[in-house]
Amino acid sequence: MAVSDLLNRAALDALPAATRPLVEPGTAQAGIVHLGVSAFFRAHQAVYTEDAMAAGGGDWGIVAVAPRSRAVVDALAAQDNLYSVTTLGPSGHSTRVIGALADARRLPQDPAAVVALLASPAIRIVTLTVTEKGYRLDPATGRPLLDDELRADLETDRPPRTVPGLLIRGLLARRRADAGPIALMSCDNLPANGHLLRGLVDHLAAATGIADWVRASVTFPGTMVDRIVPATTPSTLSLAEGALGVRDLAAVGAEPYYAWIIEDDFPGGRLAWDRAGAVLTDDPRPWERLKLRTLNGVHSAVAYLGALAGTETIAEALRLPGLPEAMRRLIAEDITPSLTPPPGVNTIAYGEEVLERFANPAIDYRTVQVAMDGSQKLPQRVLHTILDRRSAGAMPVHATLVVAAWMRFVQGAADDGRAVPLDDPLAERIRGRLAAAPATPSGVVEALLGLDTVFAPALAADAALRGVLVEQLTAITKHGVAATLAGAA
Ligand code: CS2
Repeated sequence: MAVSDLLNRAALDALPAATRPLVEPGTAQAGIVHLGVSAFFRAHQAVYTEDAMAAGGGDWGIVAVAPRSRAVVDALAAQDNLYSVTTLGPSGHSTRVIGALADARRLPQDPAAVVALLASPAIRIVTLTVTEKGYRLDPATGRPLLDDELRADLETDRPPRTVPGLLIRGLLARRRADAGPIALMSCDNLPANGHLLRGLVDHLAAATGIADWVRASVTFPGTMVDRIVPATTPSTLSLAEGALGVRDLAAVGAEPYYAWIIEDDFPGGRLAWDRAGAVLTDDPRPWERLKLRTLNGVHSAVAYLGALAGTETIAEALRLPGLPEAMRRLIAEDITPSLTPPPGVNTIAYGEEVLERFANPAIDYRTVQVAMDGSQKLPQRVLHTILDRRSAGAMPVHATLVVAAWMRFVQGAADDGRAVPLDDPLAERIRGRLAAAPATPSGVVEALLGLDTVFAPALAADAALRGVLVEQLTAITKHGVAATLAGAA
């Protein structure tokens, strides 16, 4: 049999020089455990970590742990934990192999080993990209949803299956091992993510008797992460193979832009992420809010409107007549007055840059990918903007149009009648409420506003808001998104 045609250590010497890792794979010891081996993590944090180790050294290799998915861990195992990132510019692309992963594991396969890692003195930072739903929080209140799975993780000896359960088991073991302080850093698109993870862990730590130790030994740096990284497609794989001359089954493609703002609070030390371009700060929250409401809020807006109008990708949706104008009004009239941007940043200019990034034709970001998990994403992306504007006495009609589009989307059909997928942890509840309500715009609005983990009481009880939603849902249902936007332009 031929020597493997896969990317692995034996293949490195034959790779084009510009594509080789900046750190010698396997030389750095592990210092970080990362939960969630997403495409985003591989194209964002792992790249920063590789660049920082290349600039400043240190034993900060990453052990990447997948809470569930098998495919990417299997691919990495077959490739000595190597994979490539292809940067997709509007007029060209380039590929580099990343050597920052010390190991990759699946939680279900070896939970005890993952808990032992969290209790190891060598590990001083745990980072997470487990998506909004991985935290099992009630998005409206920020409190943990103590379902049977999480309860069993906390109250029995069975191997942990949930992310919060794993963290608590790991912290219990770390305290027993006296392994020193540790930072847990959420890198998910959640509002004040450090604060939120702290609240979750504090709550569960109190229930397990380690609250005092957690207070003294664990920090929760907040962070804003940013890079548009669509799901890998066959075209990503073939671009990587073309650049490397070997196959890479864990390849990812990403836009050229990337940014990372990190709260500098690492009691066990940290690597020189700043030397890789990350910004270390006392307070990342103004950045988080700007990014969540503007980038992610507009992403979701384009996703729901675009998917209903029958467009496959975000870039394609931005070519719908009237859509970019509607997004500019959303940014200028609703989002901008809802927040104070970081010093020196102008929200409208930031929004323009975001629209330009979304329009990158080399990025195949599916509208339905951004549209998934809407019940978990809408609160911080769109509803908080609406809440703030309603408290200021304004009616943010561009933001409410996004909610109306989501209300149409979750009914399962695009404007031309084709099915759109409802991929959401609340799918069953949403379908149940819709089935029990009259199939009219006001019936649908009424039914969905009753989802109390999505809509805060102040929104659900807002009669003027309800009236606008019914009007907008009626227009989209009757005329379709394309005509609604073209009419408004
Ligand atoms: C997107 C984000 O899929 C989504 O919900 O809005 O993943 C977005 O691409 C990133 O947050 C960009 O930094």
